[in-house]
Amino acid sequence: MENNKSGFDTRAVHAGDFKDQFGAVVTPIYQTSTFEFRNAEHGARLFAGEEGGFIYTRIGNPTVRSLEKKLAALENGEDALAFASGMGAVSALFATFLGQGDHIVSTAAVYGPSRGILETYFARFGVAATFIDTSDPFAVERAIANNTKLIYLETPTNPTIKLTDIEQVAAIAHQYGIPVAVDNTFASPVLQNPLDLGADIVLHSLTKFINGHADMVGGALIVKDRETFKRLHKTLAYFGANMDPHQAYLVYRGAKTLSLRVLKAQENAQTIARWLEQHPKVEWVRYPGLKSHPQHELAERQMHGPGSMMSFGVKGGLQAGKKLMDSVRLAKLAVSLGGVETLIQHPASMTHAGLTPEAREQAGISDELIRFSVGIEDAEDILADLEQALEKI
Ligand code: LCS
Repeated sequence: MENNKSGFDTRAVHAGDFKDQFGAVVTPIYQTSTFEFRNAEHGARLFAGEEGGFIYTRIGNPTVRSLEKKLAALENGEDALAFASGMGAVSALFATFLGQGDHIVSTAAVYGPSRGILETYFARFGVAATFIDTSDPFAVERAIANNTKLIYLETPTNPTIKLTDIEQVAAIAHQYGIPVAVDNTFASPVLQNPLDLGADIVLHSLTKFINGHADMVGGALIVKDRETFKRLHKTLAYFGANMDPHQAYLVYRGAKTLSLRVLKAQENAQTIARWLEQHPKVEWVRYPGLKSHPQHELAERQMHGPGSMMSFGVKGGLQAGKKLMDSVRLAKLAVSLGGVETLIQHPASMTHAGLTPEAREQAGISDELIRFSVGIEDAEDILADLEQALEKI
């Protein structure tokens, strides 16, 4: 039996499993919307929270619960909640912590829609947001106001690969009694554990590394304490961005091989980043594993490895970049990331097109920036593909 002292891979394989009546080795898909009560008293006790059990799949489901337990074990959390998408988790987080007259401080370069939802919907509900470069912890302190209710970090950022010192920001935030949530999607729990660094909540788009096979969309929040779990669970059950049991099964399966995939992709990424950096047609490369990354030292201290996400610019700017994206054959021109396949995309016209040009500039998303999500194919094949595409420029 695994326990919370077991190694990461043991937890990845076993945490969350439960014994069913047939001894199934793999958690079954409980494809049911509702659960029969033994009698009226039992139903009433479940609703009153006097007894554990399942009522209705929007509120909870055994397959989803298994996944939540596995995710909590991987992030060293107390418990976790799974959502229909990463954005479902982001929405539930903000809806739980923010109300009219409140304020949030967020990393400027967060995933486009995570910023967009604050600037459009939450602004309409009277929530103020300040977007800053959280890589400067003192900028976070300066942005804190009397009504600040949440600090939301993304590190490394999508797609600018900037880092925030989680430990330092959490220490500052806690002096003011403000909780800190961290979007850990880019690092995955293999490479970074924000709760161990003092954060209060971890967010994941499960769509990325944790599922890893580009065949589902999902999200999660992992927490340290029961009280926060209960508040978030209430939002989940009311708003209804719950995960489907079949979705949960896919992530549950994908998560078992998480570190194998993340470490192989990282090895490839190290090779590719070094190669790109010396290529005459490449203007710049942003990857935390390179000494040229301005926060290379923080990456070494805070992360267990630099991961497999990078961004770069080619000489000739956007036009040359478009030529490159149209010329790759192995790498797929597609959004999303963190899967077994290598993906390439252009944030300014794709994932971050919804932001204003000013917001993109503030976040450091220049027009020529190309995002590269390195997969687990053979490094030589990814390099050969980039080489032939760069030759076309
Ligand atoms: N957080 C980060 C850091 C993300 O990259 C994404 C999605 C989300 C949250 C939202 O998760 P979802 O609802 O999509 O599961 N990022 C995407 C991207 O860069 N390309 O396509 C989606």
